[in-house]
Amino acid sequence: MPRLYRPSFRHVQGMRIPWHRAIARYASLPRGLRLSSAVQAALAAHKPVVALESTIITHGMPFPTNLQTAREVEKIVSAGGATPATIAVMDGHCCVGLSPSQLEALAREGPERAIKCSRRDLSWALMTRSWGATTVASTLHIAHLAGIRVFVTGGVGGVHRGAEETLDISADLMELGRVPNMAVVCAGVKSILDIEKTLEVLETQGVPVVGYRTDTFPAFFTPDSGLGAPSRVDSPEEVAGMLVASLSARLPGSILVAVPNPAPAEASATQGAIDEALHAAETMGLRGQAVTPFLLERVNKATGGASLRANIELVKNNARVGTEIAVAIAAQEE
Ligand code: PSU
Ligand code: MN
Repeated sequence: MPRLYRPSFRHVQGMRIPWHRAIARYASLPRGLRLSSAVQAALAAHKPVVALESTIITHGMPFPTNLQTAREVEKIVSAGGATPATIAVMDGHCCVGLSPSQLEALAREGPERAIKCSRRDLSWALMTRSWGATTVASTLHIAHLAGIRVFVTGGVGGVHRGAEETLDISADLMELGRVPNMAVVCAGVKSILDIEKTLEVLETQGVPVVGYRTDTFPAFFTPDSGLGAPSRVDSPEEVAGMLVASLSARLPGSILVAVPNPAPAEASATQGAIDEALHAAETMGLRGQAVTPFLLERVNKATGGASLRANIELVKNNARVGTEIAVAIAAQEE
């Protein structure tokens, strides 16, 4: 793919943006927010913090793999010099940073106890003092309220196949267009979704989508969806520079950083499992928020754990990249 224009962000990287003031303007910490002491201390000292979602723990992976992965991801973030902030609703509070026992309880009890919480579900979960596993959409909302600027996940939600009939488009895409100045690190979009339509909606929502050291948009299990990444960056500093540029232009949305999976799953086996899962969902007439968890579980089972292993590896890799981005952003503040 020829690239005629390769922008330089050096001119904006040199700018000194008063991040903390910008954040204070958006977020006078609401009462429903509970920051762990580690997260609070890091944010107060303008040290790097990386937000992590919790639906991937409760509804995206089986126990105990989910707990092991969540712990390992937090360790990677800490080892890279940032503070991990796993976000979930616990007993009616938006928790930013979970204790080890909270993380274990959430992973162990999973969907039995925690409801899948997209932004639409948050107020109900808070009112009923429930446990809520936050999706990309609601994690983005809460992370931004806390003043965090980097969020690491595996795959974002997107436009479901057949959306022209069902209108099933994940709220993640709208939230990316709405929540300002976050970098969301993912491995692209799973082919359980319509990837082309997902990129179209992201464009409509004004979300910059950047391939991280790649010209192609990754498809989660595989590094190439067959579609081009709308833009490309090659370093954490460039992502930090984009956030500065976005803030200086008063752009309202976040940036989606798509990192190719370093340990791709066997493409044909995965695709077969995805097709089978989609067919099953169709036959069962599944609709709404149950669709994504159903497809994820089905694909995991059908590939005998191969897709799950690829999933774990890519989340860990995203955590490494996201931590580097958070460190680069913090360095700009100094
Ligand atoms: N895709 C994955 N793993 C996940 C999810 C999506 O590969 O765990 C979860 C994320 O929390 C994402 C949510 O935000 O599913 C999207 O759900 P829905 O399509 O219902 O918006
Ligand atoms: Mn949906």
